[in-house]
Amino acid sequence: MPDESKLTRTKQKWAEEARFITGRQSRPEEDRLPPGQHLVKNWPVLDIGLEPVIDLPNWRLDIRGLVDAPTSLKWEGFLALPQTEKLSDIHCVTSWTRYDNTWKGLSTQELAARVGLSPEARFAILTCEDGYTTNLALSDFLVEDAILAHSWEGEPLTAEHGGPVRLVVPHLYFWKSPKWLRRIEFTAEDKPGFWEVRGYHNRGDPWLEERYS
Ligand SMILES: Nc1nc2c(c(=O)[nH]1)N[C@H]1C(S)=C(S)[C@@H](COP(=O)(O)O)O[C@H]1N2
Ligand SMILES: [Mo]
Repeated sequence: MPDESKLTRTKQKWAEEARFITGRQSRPEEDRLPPGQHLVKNWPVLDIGLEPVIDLPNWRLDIRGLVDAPTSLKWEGFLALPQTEKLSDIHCVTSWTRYDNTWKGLSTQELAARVGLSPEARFAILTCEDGYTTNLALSDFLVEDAILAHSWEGEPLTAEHGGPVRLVVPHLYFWKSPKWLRRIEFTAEDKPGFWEVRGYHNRGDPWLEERYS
């Protein structure tokens, strides 16, 4: 792991570049539901149907590719990193939206600062324990709200929802939020994932209805 001064330098560089500033306006409350979506109170389970069994002693998260410090995190090491809480809405491409989900875990910005991203890194390629993959532009992976979550509503994330750890990227459709996360690779080239090669949009912004390619 890089030392604190590395983290400080990285964060200072972000400030100079105004990194992560989108220029987007926050939305008024009445404009909270994206086009074509309907609200649900429950939390549906959706996946390719290969729910893995992962026990915590064997859990690993590999950080690879264009980083200064390739890392394989174990459970205790992951929990020892600074923990944050995020409140966000879920928008699934199958048209349900669920408001106000509280997530706890490691923010992607914190992770990136810890491993030290190379300037050539442009994409985050995510691989899961069930073989599922998805791809994100670095600018989407590193939004303020994105979190490697281990808890939802104050309870450990259940296996069916991707526990021990899933990524949550709330400003994109939920297929961009991989469950049972196993590996993050930072790359210069994009690599479309499971749904992205099966007719789904490469980015998946619900406000632009980027559902299909
Ligand atoms: N590992 C993995 N992650 C995944 C999927 C999957 O099949 N495997 N499905 C995606 C899709 S299409 C959706 S809509 C959400 C559903 O998450 P949920 O079951 O917690 O609602 O997970 C996403 N992440
Ligand atoms: Mo989905």
